[in-house]
Amino acid sequence: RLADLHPVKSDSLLALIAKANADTRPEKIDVGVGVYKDSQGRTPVMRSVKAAEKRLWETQRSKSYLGGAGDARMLQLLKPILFGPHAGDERIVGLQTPGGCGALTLGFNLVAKANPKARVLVGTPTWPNHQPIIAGAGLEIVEYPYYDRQERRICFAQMVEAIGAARGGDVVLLHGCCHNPTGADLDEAQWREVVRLLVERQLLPVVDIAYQGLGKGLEEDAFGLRLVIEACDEVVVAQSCDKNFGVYRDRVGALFLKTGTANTSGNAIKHVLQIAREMWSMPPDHGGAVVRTVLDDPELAADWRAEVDEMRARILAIRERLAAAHPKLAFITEQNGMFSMLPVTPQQVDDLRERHAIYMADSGRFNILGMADDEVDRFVAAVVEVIGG
Ligand code: PLP
Ligand code: TYF
Repeated sequence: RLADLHPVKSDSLLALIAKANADTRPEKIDVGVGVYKDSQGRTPVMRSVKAAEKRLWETQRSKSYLGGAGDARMLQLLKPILFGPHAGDERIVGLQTPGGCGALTLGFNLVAKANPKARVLVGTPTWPNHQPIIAGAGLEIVEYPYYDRQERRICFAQMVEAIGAARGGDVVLLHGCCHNPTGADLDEAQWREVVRLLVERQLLPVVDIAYQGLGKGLEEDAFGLRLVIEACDEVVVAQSCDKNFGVYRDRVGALFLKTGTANTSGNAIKHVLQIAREMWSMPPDHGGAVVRTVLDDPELAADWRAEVDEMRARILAIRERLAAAHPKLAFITEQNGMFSMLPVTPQQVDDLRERHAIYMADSGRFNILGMADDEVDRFVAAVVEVIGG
């Protein structure tokens, strides 16, 4: 019976949103979930997005069905941003998805269809939705340590060892940039080594890229992805526009595949469309239409790029302030993107919550953009107090 279903462990990050929302203390700082806040603590609709929405409202004549692949022009416009010089490669094909989550779900279900015995190598810690999505597709997960919290560095030797021990056809999940939750990205030499191993051992990379532009820049953040695309015969890319266009609730993303030939890629995408038909049939249109409208207009696209640069500048400024505040926080400037993990215990996270009304994940992960300008000093002081002067 439905009543006999076992209890579910909720997504820890989504549970944290609810907890923070329920706290009525006016001084509350919510650095839990990964959503951009501006200098005044607001999550505004981006200028370019607002302008595109106005234009859409004025020009859209129909909301009739668009089809399973979504907005083809949006996909075409995303390709150069993601793949740079490889954008014209006909072996790379894509479809629009409900967010990066939709892309990951389709990607792993496709892998399971092609090779149900594939194991998926996942570095830990990772975004807490990765394992459920992979397990939901019926694939086995092999975890390896990605990040050493004590030393505050990537466990690269262990990563190489894990990939070196994988079987041909196994899958390696890689964060394209701005690693969630640690902020610790592979450097260029490490990407080269990983890609060399992927090719040598005939492994399938799944690159999850949800924060392009929020690390070092739109181009720079695609470095690893482009290396993978260039070297590997088969690649799965799960992309999200939700952060870099600030359209979180509109759920905009894309899945791209590369296989050996344009023909085999076309066939693989037909399987993906079939899987999507069983789930949501067609992606929602609005967010994708907005992204397309922004990118299709040189002025709006330039303004969007400027807005992404503004978000990134804010991340860098707050990283600098934290790093300068305490020697134990100096490492924060070496990381990328929205997140860092503080060297705090779960008890200290509790303490921050109870005494300072500061909400972060139990792991010590916090959203660097979660605070307004006038909250940064208090955040820094509370963290320094809790980790010990
Ligand atoms: N991948 C990572 C690493 C993320 O942090 C997120 C966050 O939301 C996603 C994928 C999914 O993004 P979306 O909100 O577009 O589903
Ligand atoms: O990690 C984060 O905070 C964002 C938001 O199931 C998010 O990626 C968190 C959990 C989830 C979907 C999105």
